[in-house]
Amino acid sequence: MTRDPRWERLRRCLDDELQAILVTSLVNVRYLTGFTGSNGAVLVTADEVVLATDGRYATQAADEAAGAEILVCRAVGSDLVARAGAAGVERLGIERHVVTLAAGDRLTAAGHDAGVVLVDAGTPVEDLRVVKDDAELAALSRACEVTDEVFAAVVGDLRPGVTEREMAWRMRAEMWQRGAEPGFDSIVAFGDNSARPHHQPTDRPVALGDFVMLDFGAAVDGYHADMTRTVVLGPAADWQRDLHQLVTDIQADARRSATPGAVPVELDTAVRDRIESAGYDVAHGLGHGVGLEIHEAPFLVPGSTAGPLDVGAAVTIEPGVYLPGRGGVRIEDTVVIRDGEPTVLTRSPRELLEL
Ligand SMILES: [Mn+2]
Repeated sequence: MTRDPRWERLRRCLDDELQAILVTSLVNVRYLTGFTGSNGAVLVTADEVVLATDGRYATQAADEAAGAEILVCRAVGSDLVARAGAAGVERLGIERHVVTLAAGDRLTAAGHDAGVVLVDAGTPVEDLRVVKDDAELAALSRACEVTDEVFAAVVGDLRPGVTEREMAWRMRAEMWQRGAEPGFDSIVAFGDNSARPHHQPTDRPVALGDFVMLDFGAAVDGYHADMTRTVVLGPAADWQRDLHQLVTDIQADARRSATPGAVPVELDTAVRDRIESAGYDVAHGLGHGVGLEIHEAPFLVPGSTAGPLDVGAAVTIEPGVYLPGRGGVRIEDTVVIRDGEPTVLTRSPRELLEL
């Protein structure tokens, strides 16, 4: 198991300047070893992979992280720095973007004691995570299936008087009942609240004529679905129908243009231009990668430096238009980049449902 493909791919970034990597992001620890506990770090050298955790997780780590050497200790980062020094590593990469100043001080002190210089490794594990393997795509697909099932289960129960919080609770229960869990706090926004892109559910009851925006996703084996649908309770007004159609058209085109080689920042710009030329403001970026985190690389946002999309990357496409005081529409799908058009994993109806 020491030749796990993920470890081998990570080792390709090792050289004289970066002889080993200390992984302290728990999500990255999970990606590399399968370990899901709340305290752990991984040392990857040219010929060993050591997972450090504390006594609470010794048994779990041995079960989950087959193939890695398990080191049970108190200070997982510092002890792995010492371990690297003992293995002859002189320059050890760290994940500077996830290390707090306090943890950095401790790692630096440990490096000083062990004769190890810490260097910024960048984000090599996040970079590896962009393209999903078959097992990851299976988990992501299942998460999206559950999300579709939950949408179908709850949308029919929407009646005047139901509150945003009740709806959010119902969605949570439906995910648990299907063996999944909520990947993030569901956004449930009724009426004018739907003009707030990241609204948090309140006790506001839904009324006839309200937009209902549901942005949620199940997580399965750690992989996150992300979907948004906007519907209307009762017959839609003309402005609601027009706004919904505009976003539907923009989203459909953006989805089709998410092909191998497409540049994330350019996809975002194209959608931004469409929204602005229709006379509206743009409130947020077009989308983001999804996987072990709900928001991960690549980011389809202004200023994104992400390279062209690769086959196997999983991203969201989620344009939205918001009219403060009235309401907003967002339509979001989780898609997987394929040759030609992407595979759309979230399949709930996108046309305007008038419930
Ligand atoms: Mn999203």
